[in-house]
Amino acid sequence: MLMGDESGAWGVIEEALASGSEPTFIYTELLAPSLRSIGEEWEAGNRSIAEEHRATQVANRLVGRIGPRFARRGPSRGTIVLGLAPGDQHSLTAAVLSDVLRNSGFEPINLGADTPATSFIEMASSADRVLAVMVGATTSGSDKVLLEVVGALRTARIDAPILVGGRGVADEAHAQALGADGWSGHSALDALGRLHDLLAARTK
Ligand code: B12
Repeated sequence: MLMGDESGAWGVIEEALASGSEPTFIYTELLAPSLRSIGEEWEAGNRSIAEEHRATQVANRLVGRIGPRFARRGPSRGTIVLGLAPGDQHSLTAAVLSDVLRNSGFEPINLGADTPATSFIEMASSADRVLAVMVGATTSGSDKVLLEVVGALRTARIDAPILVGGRGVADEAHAQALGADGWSGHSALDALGRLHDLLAARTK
């Protein structure tokens, strides 16, 4: 990815799929850790912003190529409205989460990067069987915008539970302090676990 070598990176993914890896594994064990390490290298001054951007573009293309493999037949377990808080450009995190949710039988409505509160509200109030609204933040210092979005969803009387997550939200206590009903964690698997908890609570 750092070399901008999409076909080389795709070859690694194809090999993993051919040897029986699930598509979700490709995201959780290959793509996300690679991106995280690129971010750490950039932070440590070992990689330039240009290299980070080039790698991100390859990652975007890889997600586009592997995405269709996450489709799943059968009835939906519920709609999940998700997006990044206003100003947050990390759309890849939402694309990855969306695919993982789809693979587990949920129906994601992915609003992507930089999502205004009004868009969360519009989707959450018009979609069928909304199980949760998930507002993501990737960078620290996102409290003000998260408070605004959660506050706007409350004012609009959205019934579905509101979860906040991503690396800009530290833990459950932080999520509660932002007015949310819960924290969706720092990974796609954390988020999936939270949604299963919500489903279980609903069927009790
Ligand atoms: C790619 C990237 C970018 C790309 C984003 C492109 C895109 N289209 O997505 C670009 C180059 C635009 C970018 C910009 C910036 N970035 Co950046 N970026 C990254 C990087 C390398 C990878 C992010 C990623 O895709 N990870 C892979 C995904 C799959 O994993 P994930 O992030 O853990 O996401 C999961 C969870 O968040 C979880 N989740 C749980 N609950 C929920 C709920 C919702 C709704 C969602 C969506 C997700 C979610 O699900 C996700 C999927 O598994 C990270 C490094 C890192 N450590 O992550 C830095 C990183 C996030 N960026 C950082 C920074 C500082 C910035 C910039 C401010 C400066 C810069 N580097 O240019 C700008 C900010 C722009 C903005 N206003 O948002 C910092 C944040 C530090 C901090 N704590 O605040 C990081 C951690 C890099 C670092 N080590 O310093 N970035």
